[in-house]
Amino acid sequence: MKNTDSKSHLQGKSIYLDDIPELQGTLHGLVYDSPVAHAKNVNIDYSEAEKLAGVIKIFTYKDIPGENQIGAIIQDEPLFAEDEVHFMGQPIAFIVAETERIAREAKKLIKFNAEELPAITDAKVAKEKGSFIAPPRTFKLGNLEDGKKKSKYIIKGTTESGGQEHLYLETQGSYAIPKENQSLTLYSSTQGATAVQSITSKILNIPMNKIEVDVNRLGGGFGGKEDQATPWAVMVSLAAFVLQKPVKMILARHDDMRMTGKRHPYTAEYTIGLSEDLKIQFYDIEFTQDAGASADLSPAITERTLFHATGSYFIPNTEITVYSCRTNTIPNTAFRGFGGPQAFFAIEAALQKAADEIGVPVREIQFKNLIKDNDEFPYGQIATETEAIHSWETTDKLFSIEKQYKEVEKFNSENTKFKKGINITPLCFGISFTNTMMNHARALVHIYQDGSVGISTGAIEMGQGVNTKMKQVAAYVFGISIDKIKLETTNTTRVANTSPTAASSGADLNGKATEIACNDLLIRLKDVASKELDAEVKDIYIKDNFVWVKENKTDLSWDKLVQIAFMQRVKLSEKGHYSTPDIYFDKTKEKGHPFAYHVYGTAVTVAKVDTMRGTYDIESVDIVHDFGKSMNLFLDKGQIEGALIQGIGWVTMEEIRFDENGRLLSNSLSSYKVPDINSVPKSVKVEALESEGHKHAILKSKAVGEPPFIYGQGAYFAIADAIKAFNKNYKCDFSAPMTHEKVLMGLYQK
Ligand code: MTE
Ligand code: LUZ
Ligand code: MOS
Repeated sequence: MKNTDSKSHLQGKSIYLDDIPELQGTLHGLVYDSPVAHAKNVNIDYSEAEKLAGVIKIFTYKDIPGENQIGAIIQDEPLFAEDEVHFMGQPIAFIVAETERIAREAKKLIKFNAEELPAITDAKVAKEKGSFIAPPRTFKLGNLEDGKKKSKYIIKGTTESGGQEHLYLETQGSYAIPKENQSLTLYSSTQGATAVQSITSKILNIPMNKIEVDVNRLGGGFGGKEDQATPWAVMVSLAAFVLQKPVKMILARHDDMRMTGKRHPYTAEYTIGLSEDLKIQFYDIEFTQDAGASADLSPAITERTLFHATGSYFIPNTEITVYSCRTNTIPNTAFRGFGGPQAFFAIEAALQKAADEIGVPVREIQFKNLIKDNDEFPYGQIATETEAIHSWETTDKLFSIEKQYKEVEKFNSENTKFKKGINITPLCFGISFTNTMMNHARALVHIYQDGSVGISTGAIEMGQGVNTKMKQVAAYVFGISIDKIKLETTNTTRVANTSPTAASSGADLNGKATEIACNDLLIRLKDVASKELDAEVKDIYIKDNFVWVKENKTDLSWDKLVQIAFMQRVKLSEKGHYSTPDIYFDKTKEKGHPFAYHVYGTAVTVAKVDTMRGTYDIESVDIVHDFGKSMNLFLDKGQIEGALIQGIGWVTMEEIRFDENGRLLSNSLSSYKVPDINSVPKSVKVEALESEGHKHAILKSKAVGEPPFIYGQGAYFAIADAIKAFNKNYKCDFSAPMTHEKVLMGLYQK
């Protein structure tokens, strides 16, 4: 089944934030942001700008009725800078004018004065200076000394992975409309409607019930709108609240790139030990994360790095530490995988380096150490229902791993202008917010008296198809067709206290809540049907829009049944609440059972490098993925393909660069390269692993949003493998992205 939005998307009829018709008198906002990366005694002259015709008001921190604070985890981020600025692009003021053009003219008239301070743009420097977001955290399992004793091979190394721009097609934006009695309706392109509501309430100093946040859909979020949709929504709210006029702002692409956080760059230093039989005995790794100028979601992202540090493997003795460093760059934020990809890159780099030094194929080490049932993760959870070995073996069966290696070898023995490389990337990704308290959701289901159904949940549709999945859940429980069901906007007055749609858990959490509500309604309707048909409740079910008794279809349609229930004054609306069972985590011990379940898979990537130019193509990616019992293989395969390409982009061509003054150099699409149709692998094959699914997954259909991002990193290792086939002296530095320039240097490294 297709995404139920696909037709209106194709016709351009789907409504995004900027498509909402503007009310008469709507004003437009523009952010005035810091032109320097670090300064104190900030003193700004707005007088010329304020005089410009059409400028209504310029808001600064002085105009905030509540608290000038938007930090969600750590209270270290003002909405508007006061007398210090900590990164270039930091919001200082909000210009409200009759048109955006006037606001842009006004912006040019603002005069910035301040005492500039040196900027830290490198996390390693921040670490040396002790500039941290929070104290480091360490996960431990077993005992490193034991591991060292059992190791025949001990390998030390470093790795590095870069930032990544979200580049959602729809830039950030928001539209606020004042309502009676000091209340507001707020349209926001956010993954977290409640986050927007609660921070707005804090800034305006009004209770949350005065703020209605409504989200129809996003043109992509990818984590970039989990937390960082909030400031723009708060700014338009502030202006709308004070001026009592509708106020709107949509960030221009350039402004969005300059002012919003990206994936966290990481470096890592590790020591890994293996015994003679290539079993990993210990892994000691220290990550340095570049958090940017304030915490944002960095502490949570730190956590997911810790959880995924051992990748898809069992390592009996581990010590994993993450330092989250404060620099003078844009605060980095959630991005698909949320600190997980950086951890997976490091462990795969470590295994590759170990294999190179020991002189064995890396796949031998990988396969021998895959996690299996009853193994313990470094965070104390015992692995169950593992599919790592199963998915590897299925990949071999369906895609002939050894044959592919032989073909690459044969190609390389016959060619010098081009060389091929190959890599296997195993996946094991934990599903649940690592912060246990966030794992709950609600749904509101109305059955209207004509039999049509309206559903509201806390989930936000951002292209991943969660609305389609919610409809499927209701259609499945009720036994009615999809076209009877409508998904309403995500609205904080219908479904309150939502967790952001993130951590790949949107469909599970909101789907389970929907399922619960629908089941309650179904019980009532079956009761009505049993009386109407004079049959026992246990023999009644609904299928294809009709009531059935045992195997017999009756004349009683769903629509008729609903009408009868309504006449009998039966309650036709229900709210469902779901909170993931069995999960907990004790931060004092750094042990627990944080994940409802894990998602597994295996990808085989083949790359071809042009040995004269340093350019490359990804020839093929063959994936066996653990969807569980996919409720929508069409959507789920779309998620795999999208995540794969996004992952390939991250490790190959996407390169975030700041200069030494903290200025973002890769600030537009002419200097920041992203994968396009030409960078898509020539062949992408995705097969579903035969697996049971998991009882905590919605209809046993496992979460799919983030995990497949990991497959993309296979491109890095496949390209490195190809370089090695050309240049025996090549020593990979395991620093991503693998740009064409780097490939060329590698090909001719002495
Ligand atoms: N797919 C599309 N098309 N657009 C997006 O913004 N975000 C990803 C993933 N897939 C995203 C996407 C991220 S980061 C997450 S966490 C999940 O979708 C969120 O949705 P889910 O929980 O419903 O899977
Ligand atoms: N957000 C969050 C996330 O707050 N906690 C998480 O564990 C998480 N994981 C992935 C993406 N976003
Ligand atoms: Mo996704 S990074 O959890 O929004």
